[in-house]
Amino acid sequence: MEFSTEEKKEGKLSEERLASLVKEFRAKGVLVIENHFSKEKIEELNKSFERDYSHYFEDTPQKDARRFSHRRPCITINAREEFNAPEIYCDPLILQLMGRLLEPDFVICNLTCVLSLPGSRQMKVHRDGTIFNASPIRGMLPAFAIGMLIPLIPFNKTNGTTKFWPGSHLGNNTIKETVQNSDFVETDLDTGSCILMDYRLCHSGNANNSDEVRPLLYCNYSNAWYIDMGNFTEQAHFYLSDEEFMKIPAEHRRLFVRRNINMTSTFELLDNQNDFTPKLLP
Ligand SMILES: O=C(O)CCC(=O)C(=O)O
Ligand SMILES: [Fe+2]
Repeated sequence: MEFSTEEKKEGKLSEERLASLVKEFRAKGVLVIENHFSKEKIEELNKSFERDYSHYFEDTPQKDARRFSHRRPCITINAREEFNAPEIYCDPLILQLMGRLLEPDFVICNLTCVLSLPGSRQMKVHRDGTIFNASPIRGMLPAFAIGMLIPLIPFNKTNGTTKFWPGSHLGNNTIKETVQNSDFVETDLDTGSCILMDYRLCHSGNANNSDEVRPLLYCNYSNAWYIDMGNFTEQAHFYLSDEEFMKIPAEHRRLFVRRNINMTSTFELLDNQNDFTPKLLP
């Protein structure tokens, strides 16, 4: 879908439009929003990423960048300079949607960039997080966390699209069962577009068969009570210095209260970090 020029200009959705998007998101667990962010800003982010994070572009183990999968480091973003980008993280239309899909005191729970290095294989199909795994009501609950996935370069069949199964966030289907289902989506995505994804949605990054790194900026919003522990045993949720924090418009600062939470040293003291990794819905 696309927001209209008027909606973008106004920075506000009508009650009717909001209700219809909320309904769609709740049913599918995903919304692809095309042509939304400024292409120039995304290009600027990509350049700044290449400038500041290129030491992660080699496939060597990095203490602070978890390998989610083959040749795919997940890098914590330090929201400084170009990456201190309220025009992206605090986009009025996205925030309006989040305010309706999540609880009113939702926050940014983590801010990362997932890199697929050239030659990375298809990622395992997974859910980014689940709650109440032992309860049959788990698949009936509203979203508790929603990822905003922003490609920093155009994603296509060669460098890998993001593959997802609409509706797979609900019910009690296992990942194994979902993968058998041919009802998936894997469309090319241009810069300026983003995917909003319920944390429980089954998805995967396709293989990167190009010779370029493929960076995906991940801004996750969640209810205030949710902390993603499992994905952050080796790195902080995001960094934001006091100085950079004060550059964010006052009305949005509350979104960034989770800045600089780093549990790494505690996890290092544990004999087995995996003991703390919540068991995700299979
Ligand atoms: O690279 C992608 O398209 C998806 C990445 C992803 O799902 C993840 O890092 O959790
Ligand atoms: Fe994921």
